[in-house]
Amino acid sequence: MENISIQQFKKEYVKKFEQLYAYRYDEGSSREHFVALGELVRNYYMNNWKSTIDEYKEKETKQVFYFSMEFLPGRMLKSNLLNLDILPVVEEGLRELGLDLDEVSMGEADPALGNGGLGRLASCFMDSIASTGLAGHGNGIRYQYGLFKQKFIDGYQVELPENWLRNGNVWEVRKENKAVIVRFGGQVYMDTDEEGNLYPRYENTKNILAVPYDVPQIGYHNGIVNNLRLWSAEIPYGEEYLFRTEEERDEVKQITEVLYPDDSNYEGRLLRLRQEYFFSSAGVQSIIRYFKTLDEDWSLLPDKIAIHINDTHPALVVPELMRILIDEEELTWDQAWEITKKTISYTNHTILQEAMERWPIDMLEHLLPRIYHIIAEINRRHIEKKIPLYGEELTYRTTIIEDGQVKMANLAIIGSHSINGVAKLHTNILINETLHDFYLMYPNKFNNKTNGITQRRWVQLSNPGLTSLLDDVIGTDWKSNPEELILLKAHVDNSELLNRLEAVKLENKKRFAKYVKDEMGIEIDPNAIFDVQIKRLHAYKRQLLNVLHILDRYSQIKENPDIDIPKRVFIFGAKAAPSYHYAKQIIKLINAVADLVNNDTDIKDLIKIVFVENYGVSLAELIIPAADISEQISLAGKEASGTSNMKLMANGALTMATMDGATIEIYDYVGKENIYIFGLKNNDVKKYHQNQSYNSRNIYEGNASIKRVLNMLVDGSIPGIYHEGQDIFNSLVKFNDEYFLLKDFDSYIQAHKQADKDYQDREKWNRMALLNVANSGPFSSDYTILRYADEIWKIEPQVENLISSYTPVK
Ligand code: 6GP
Repeated sequence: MENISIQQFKKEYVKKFEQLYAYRYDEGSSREHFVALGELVRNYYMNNWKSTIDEYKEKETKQVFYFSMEFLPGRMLKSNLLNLDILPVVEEGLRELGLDLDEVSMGEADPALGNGGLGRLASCFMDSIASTGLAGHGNGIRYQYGLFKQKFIDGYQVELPENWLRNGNVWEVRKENKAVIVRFGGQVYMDTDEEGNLYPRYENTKNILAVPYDVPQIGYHNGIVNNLRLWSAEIPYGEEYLFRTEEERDEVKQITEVLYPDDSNYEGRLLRLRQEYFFSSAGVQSIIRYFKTLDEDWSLLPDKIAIHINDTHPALVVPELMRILIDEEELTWDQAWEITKKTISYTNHTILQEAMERWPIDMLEHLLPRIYHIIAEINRRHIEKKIPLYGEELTYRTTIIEDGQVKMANLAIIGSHSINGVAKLHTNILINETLHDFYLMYPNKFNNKTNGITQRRWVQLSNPGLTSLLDDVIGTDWKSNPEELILLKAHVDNSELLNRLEAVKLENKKRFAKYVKDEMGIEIDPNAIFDVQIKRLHAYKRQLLNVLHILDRYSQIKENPDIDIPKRVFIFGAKAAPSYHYAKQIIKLINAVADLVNNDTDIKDLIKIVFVENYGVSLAELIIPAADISEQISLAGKEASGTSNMKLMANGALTMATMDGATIEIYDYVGKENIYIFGLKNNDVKKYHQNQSYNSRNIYEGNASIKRVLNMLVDGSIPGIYHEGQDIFNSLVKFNDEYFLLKDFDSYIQAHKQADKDYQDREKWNRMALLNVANSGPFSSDYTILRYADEIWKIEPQVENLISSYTPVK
């Protein structure tokens, strides 16, 4: 956009405010100021939004559509201002008007339209696609209620509805004229038309109107505005009479009412299947409608369009695209199949078996009869074609339909041209273990794309102190080319700079400490080590191992009150799926231990525990810049990638980790001196499984510290956890400790002792922190996205030289 002066901005702002509310701007609440500012900012990008979309169409630029059941964009105000290059003007203008941008920004709801890593990745990707000048858009669901709001009552997690749309959403544009019909249920019969062609005749279907709400995805300083299209379910116009009962009307509303609160966990409800088909079908239909305006030959569809599916939740795009090409556009099966495979690509985000989607045949057949026919036919042809090549045994291990169920991962692999994992280790596990049978059939489909994060949100916006330090020391080019962060390495012995880095961290810690004091009434010392574990609560992520460390430390201090260790604040942020009983027990345990330790005067503040309520994107922005230690302690082989590991590293936290997910690549970049690695490796875990030789009870019996800590769970030392303590104890001792916590305990404690020691040597610590920042550039999602674009989607940046050179994480 053209430059806007502070004066002009102030004038426009006041006018906008008073037009909206009909009273003086200085009487407004932060919520109203946010709305007024949002409305004004719209004016600044609307033209670019239109011209971006027009230009793609005019030039017939190939476009990618990123289908995801989840997006976690976070508050968009500051990010939009940053990318539009008007952040300083707006900040100063508001200040002169007596307003504070941070406060105004708090007036925006944080849309929690996702659970965790998968959803946040989708939003980092949206930002990177626009910012690297790529023609790409998101396709998802406009949930009326986002992920539940978490409250702790008596230490237990309670879930409250998250009505994020209560005050509307200034960024979205409802586009009724772009609505499509999505068909559910009924019966389908194959009839023959006058020319003898087969066509499906539907009876008694329920037709739902899918209305898109478009949200702008603004590129960084490049004039590009892409689209995030979120679909909402409604009763079709004029068809209200077909939805006569309350129940029938509710059924429509429900489709886009709530986000399923499961992370890496398969939820097999009929409603979930409806949601999946709803946004997959609506998205594909709108893409096809666009493609038809280009007036091109169908065989060119894959040259103009790429469809990417974020895990298998949108895998029904495969049969849906087939359906449209065959039933509506009258292509032959073989033509349609070639086009479908060439158009679609798929990312796998987890190897946890419980996350593998499978739908009962009955359910699919009932809800989507024609789609089920098509899946069955894809499966039949797959078997017919592969048996002669690979034999029966291997072929039958790869079928889409098995034991009365439809396996969505198999459908996604067979119906696409690319499947990727999200970190090197994860992709290797897919290739060699989880999806090995498919790898034998389609070796060329498999590839790795290590995840990334956008430094725009995770450094520039959330850590202004670090940002200005970086600008002063290495110049500003790192902002469009994060690899330049490596230039910082040359300054590793500059003690003045190291002190400044420490001062920035201290400021961020004070900012977080203030939040903790104000919101939770807990006093924490900003000079303590801030030890952070923020992620969904899941047994494999092993928050419990963190707790065992705390209990061990607690016991040591009780035993030896004069112990010389630095103060620690253990910070947790984690939601548990509402139906995940064990995860909720661990939440209760953490809160109970916090109560015990925080109020024990013997501990003299050597340990404080802060479990923030309702962790999400906005809290992450506050916590990450304040972190000294980043806990990435999943059992090796279980965490596909992790992305908080990258954000924390980029903000100068040191990683305490097992060799898992993308943390291995972090290790490769920073080097072993600048990271704390402990615990079993993936191969060690595999061996234990193969030999069935793990025996946690033996460890418990033979290790005095472990015994002492575990006994605390059951001997009343921690008040209020009678049942939880017993169940957790049993999981570790009686049920053989599925995630090998006891095996990794000693090396974890050792690594923490080393960290205590290093932290006391301030210069050493700061140097390590600096090297972490310096090596975080390759984990920019800009590079990740350019690799998707180049190797999978075959699309090129439209804006030249935005990022001139890059060395992606391989
Ligand atoms: C997550 C993975 O657990 C995490 O390791 C990864 O960083 C993230 O995806 C982004 O790739 N998976 C999910 O959240 C999930 O629901 C189906 O997978």
